[in-house]
Amino acid sequence: MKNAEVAKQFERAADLLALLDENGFRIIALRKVARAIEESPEAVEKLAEAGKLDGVPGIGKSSAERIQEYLKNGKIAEFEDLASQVPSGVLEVLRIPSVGPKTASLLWREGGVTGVAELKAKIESGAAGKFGGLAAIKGVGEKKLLKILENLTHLSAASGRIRLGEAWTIGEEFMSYLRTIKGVKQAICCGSLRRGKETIGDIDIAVCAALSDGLAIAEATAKHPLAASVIQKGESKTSVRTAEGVQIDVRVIPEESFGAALQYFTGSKEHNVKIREMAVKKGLKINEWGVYRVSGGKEEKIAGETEEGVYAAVGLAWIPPEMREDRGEIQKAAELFPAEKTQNEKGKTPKRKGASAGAADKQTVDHFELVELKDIRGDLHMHTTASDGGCSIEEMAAEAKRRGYEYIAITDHSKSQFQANGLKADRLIEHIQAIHAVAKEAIKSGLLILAGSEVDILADGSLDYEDDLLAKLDWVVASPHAALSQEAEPATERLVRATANPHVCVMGHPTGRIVPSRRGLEPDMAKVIFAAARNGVAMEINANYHRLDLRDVHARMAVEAKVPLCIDTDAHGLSDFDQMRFGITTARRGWATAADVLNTWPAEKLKKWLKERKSAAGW
Ligand code: DGT
Ligand code: CA
Ligand code: CA
Ligand code: ZN
Repeated sequence: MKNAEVAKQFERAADLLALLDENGFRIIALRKVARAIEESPEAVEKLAEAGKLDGVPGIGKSSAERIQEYLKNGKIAEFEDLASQVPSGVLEVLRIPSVGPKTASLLWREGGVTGVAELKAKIESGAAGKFGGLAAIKGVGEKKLLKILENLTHLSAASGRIRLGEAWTIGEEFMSYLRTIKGVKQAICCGSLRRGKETIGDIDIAVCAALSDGLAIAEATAKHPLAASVIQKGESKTSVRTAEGVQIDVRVIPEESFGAALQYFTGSKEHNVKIREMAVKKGLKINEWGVYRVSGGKEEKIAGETEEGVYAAVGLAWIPPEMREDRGEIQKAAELFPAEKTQNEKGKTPKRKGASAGAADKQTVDHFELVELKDIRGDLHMHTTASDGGCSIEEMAAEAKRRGYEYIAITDHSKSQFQANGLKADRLIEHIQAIHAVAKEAIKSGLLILAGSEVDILADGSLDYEDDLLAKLDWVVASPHAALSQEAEPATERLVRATANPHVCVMGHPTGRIVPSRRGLEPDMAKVIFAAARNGVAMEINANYHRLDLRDVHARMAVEAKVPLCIDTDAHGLSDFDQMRFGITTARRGWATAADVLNTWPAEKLKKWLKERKSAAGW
């Protein structure tokens, strides 16, 4: 399906128009089309063939014609014409975090900057050279230039890495493909993907099979449609690269070593180094083939078939992959390990949990009991056509019901988000009534729908609606959207102040970052979380893999401060409900158990929490 490719054409056209100072409406319309195409569960080719393109919400007749043109010619004449008016390097400048169309346009038209390398050189020439003349441009200035330089460095550190959600799709595809090949007993993604990191360098897949099947597996891997080029091909390791440049390493490991290989290739490297040191202290040797007892020049294999066995051999409980970052998990696993033995001696069987995102061995005893996708009972941040979502209240509710959810909150944008069609007071009041009308029906089939809002936290920490209006809502998510390059100190004050509003239930995507390109706010998160704790406000993990905000380490701070986490998808369409899993991996990286996550609670407990908050705030 060519949806992503076509969507990119429209995104690029919107960028070009912005650089050419065209009017805002056309730009918004083009971005809306891009989004609609990207989110459509149906392939654009199919929709085009059936003549159904302009039936997709957000796509009008002229956009439909342009899509047809692209599918036929591989380009859109009008967009190519726009492109011919802007040097291609200027679009790359626009990719730099903190550089919006306005700045890129100024740098280009007044500073003559037509590429990233040129921009970097000019800024690096420093204040003495007035930054190659750029500092004098009105609306640019020295401070902004230095911020750009910092972001350029940040960008190159992330370059070559892809987002978790993108790697996940590729990984899932390869795992299920490899599992169909003769002789393959198991195929599991390891590395940073299994650990659920927010960006992924390359994809490491461990395949459990006899080495005698290795060559056939290598052939099959190289033949996969996603394998645009083959880097190396052999019976124990094959590496391929996708057209977008993502490397996939496939390793074949015999059954007796599969656990050791999973452990080794899952990493992290820092975690593995610590494990190896522990092994050495016990007179053991550990590698990707197994754990060995070394004595008198002889080696005896004592573990390797399962990961749990590998950890047990060094005296540790099995550690969930998301925790393997050398952040104290090894000590915790050592504490948990003897507890299991004691329990067993008392005749109690430790609780067995189902496999987590990537756990290979269904028999694995998970003493950490981190939150899992199946613990989730609802989603408390989503948008409808009332603001910038693609579906109605009813459609979102039906999807929630289909997924077995017990509750949702409809949270459209507030008035300052005019470009997202945010609701003014009168429209919000009508919208609340509309939500309550749907809710009245939905509750009959067991779905609780809360009438909410995602209200903007303005730059000074005040909220985008008056208190008496907020009081009419069942659920308030407060999020920063604008002024995201604010300095740390005002950003901290801003977020702290927002938690003090008694109507706020949860703080949404607290930094506003976009992975990996936009840093967003960098507040003193300890202070923000402390304020949330004091004011009984939950903190969101925005599960969309472009955001993952709170990030892992901040989620862990919230868990430690006993601030409930709320894992939300911020869905703008039905397929966005799938993003929940990325919020789960982030929560697990923050060591969260189900009890730490508010939307694993039964509806009754959630309602009780809301009620207690209200009475504590005295309204
Ligand atoms: P990435 O691909 O940059 O997102 O990160 P990883 O963690 O997937 O790293 P990668 O692909 O270089 O290697 C996969 C795993 O293999 C890594 O997490 C741990 C293991 N590994 C790689 N190199 C070493 C090493 O030199 N020593 C040890 N102990 N393990 C290694
Ligand atoms: Ca990797
Ligand atoms: Ca690798
Ligand atoms: Zn939202």
